[in-house]
Amino acid sequence: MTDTHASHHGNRVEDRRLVTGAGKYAADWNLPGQLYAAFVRSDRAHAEIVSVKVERAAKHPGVKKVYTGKDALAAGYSKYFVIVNFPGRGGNHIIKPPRPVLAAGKVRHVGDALAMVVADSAQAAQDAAELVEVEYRDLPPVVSAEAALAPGAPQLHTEAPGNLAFDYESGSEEAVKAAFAQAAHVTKLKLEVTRVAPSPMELRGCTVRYDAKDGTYHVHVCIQGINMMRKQLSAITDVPEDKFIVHAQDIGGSFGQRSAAYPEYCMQMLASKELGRPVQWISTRSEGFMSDTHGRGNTVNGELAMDRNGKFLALRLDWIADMGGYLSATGSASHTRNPSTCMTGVYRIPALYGRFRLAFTNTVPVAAYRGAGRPDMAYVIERLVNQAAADLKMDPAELRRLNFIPKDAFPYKTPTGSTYEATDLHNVLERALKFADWKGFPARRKKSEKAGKLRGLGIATVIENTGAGLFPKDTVEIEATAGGIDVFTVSQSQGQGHETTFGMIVADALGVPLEQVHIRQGVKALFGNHTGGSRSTVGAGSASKLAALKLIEQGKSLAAEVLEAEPSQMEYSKGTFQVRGTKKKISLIELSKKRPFTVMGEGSFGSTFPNGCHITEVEIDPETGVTDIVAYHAVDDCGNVINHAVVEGQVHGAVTQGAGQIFSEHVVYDRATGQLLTGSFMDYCMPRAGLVPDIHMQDAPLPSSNNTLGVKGVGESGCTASMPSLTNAVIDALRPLGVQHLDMPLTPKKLWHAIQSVKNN
Ligand code: MCN
Repeated sequence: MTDTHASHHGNRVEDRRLVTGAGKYAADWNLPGQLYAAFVRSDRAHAEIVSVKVERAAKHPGVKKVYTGKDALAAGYSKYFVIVNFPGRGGNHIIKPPRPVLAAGKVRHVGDALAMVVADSAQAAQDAAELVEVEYRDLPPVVSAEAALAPGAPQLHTEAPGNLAFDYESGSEEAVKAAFAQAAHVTKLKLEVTRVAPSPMELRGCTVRYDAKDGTYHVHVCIQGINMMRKQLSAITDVPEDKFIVHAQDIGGSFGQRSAAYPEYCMQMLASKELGRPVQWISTRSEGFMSDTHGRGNTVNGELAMDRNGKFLALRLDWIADMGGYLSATGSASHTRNPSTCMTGVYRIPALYGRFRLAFTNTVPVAAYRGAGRPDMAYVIERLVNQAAADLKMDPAELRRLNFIPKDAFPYKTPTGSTYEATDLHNVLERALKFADWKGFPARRKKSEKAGKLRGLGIATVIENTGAGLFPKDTVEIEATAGGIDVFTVSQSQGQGHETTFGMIVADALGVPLEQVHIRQGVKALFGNHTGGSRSTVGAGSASKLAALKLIEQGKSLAAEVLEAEPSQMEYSKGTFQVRGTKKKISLIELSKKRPFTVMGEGSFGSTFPNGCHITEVEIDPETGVTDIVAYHAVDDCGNVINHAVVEGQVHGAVTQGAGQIFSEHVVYDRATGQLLTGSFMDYCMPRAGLVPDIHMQDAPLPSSNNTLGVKGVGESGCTASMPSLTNAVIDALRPLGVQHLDMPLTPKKLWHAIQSVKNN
């Protein structure tokens, strides 16, 4: 990108609106005459519903109606939308047991909604919800995937024997077996990638207005894109997609969590239609913990086979993932195809085999969370590689160099069927080693030792693919009118700064100031993909540029008419059309006033392969077990950079989420009762600003050839790289004491105990 918009490299155009309270979020859509919904949620993990008595609640002042699972069943709202539509092991298909949008017959996790009260105030709805009387017959719960798949475990769904939702495999079991038989050394680790609660600042919320005139549902809701929401609502309710008009402006964070059409929204549809008034529901934070989808939650047995020189021969993974009580739209892909597409990491590993088993448990459903399986995969590979380096007494950077996919092997087809585009792994690694002063580490470790601290050095070299998208192409419409240049997209910023970066893409292509371009998301239901899989810039961004180029071409014809010339005589530069060799000209702005016009840009763009190397250093106080991240160096290749400040912001945010998961965040369920023990920010420990120090970043752009802009996605890469790098640093600090492995979260208590137990041995 040229420097035409240098003034915007530091400031995002949306920030003034967002930080001055002028944003419009789900709870800001208030409609005349709206009613309010409150949900009655199960207070137990697994139980039969014997009866739901609503009489007292229904009589409460202000209450319009109380709905139960029977109403959901009667409406037929118990279907699923799941993006996994490919077969698994032996040709089996994913099992989608019915899920009435209010639980009927059985509840399967604490927080499972089983009744809805609609009243003329939020307070009345909440008060009445407390009057609904539910009689349960308790069933034994199971809250971990491993336990759920074990023989004799409590069964959640009759349709899914053994609680197995899906059994998927990738790669060649035979080839891996043969390679292991030849191996001089095998490194093994059993790793847990904890269940976490993505916690966007905005609470989830929705307001539905049914319009009886034309049978449309106006859904005002936090989303990642209009189309994904319409598709799912339609799949669950059988109402045709074109009857949904989804409204959204600002989204206060999502991280994968807000892409789903949640059960509450479908019940609001029913109520709004029946009661003839809009129905609003805004979650509380505690409700969010037990009803918004969680992320990750997998246990992986990993084995890496090597020859005597440390060359990798084969990788075998046994991956068990916790889906929760029901399938979400995206969770099953996050634990099958997503990780298997980057299973080889950045290494040439001739034989790969992964088996992925998805289990139902009595917990909140799991969905995509920033990285959607790729951070989990990178974590497994990069932990194994560092452990292998320790086993072989090799420098972890050297072991990586030895096994990288060589530059001349690109485009590289992996044994699990991906094709990696060109990547310069060696360049990224060497730059990062220098940037982080890798060689100077022993001296720094000595210094820390003198101060009584344990110092560790961590590294991760990672690659991931950006998402393929649900729709085969992305389209963007530009309207040039008296009001300016309006760019309509169906991707939806949730904090990624699209107004700035997409605005820059269009302004740059047109050669006009950024102020003249307005990005409008969540307004028009064009064909194309929602924001997810870090693919918005690759897809919608590229389509925006193509639309801008079309605007110039079409503008030339219109300008020729206005200026009474031939289109072939027209030239365009920096916002002005001019008849070649004359002084006759008209600006794009003037033309748009005289002859408002609209163009559409479209294209199909494949996956890109952002990659990077993050090197981290930690200091652990052995007296308290507290870890300080003392240095963080990141070199990332996200192709051509549109806006460096935005990219830095994305990496900072994602690194902090990765660090949060590694050091403190953890959703914990009580094994005996299935109760959610981390149901508020008092127990669920979000990272604070002090956790992550200055992140030193360098771009190492190798333009992608898969899209018009040469960009690669960046929205998730910080999670992918930070999780393994930080854990490797902590293990490196503890290895001299004899600690080889610890699972996240690496809390002070856990580290202190680990240090004490080796001391006492
Ligand atoms: N960008 C750039 N140059 C590049 C690549 C990207 O300037 N070479 C800019 C983009 O134009 C965009 C931002 O960086 O403004 C992120 O771009 P991209 O990688 O295309 O990712 P998406 O816009 O598709 O965002 C999705 C990604 C995902 S999947 C999750 S989850 C996530 C994330 O982004 N959730 C977020 N970042 C988040 N950031 C915030 N604040 N909130 C969330 O919920």
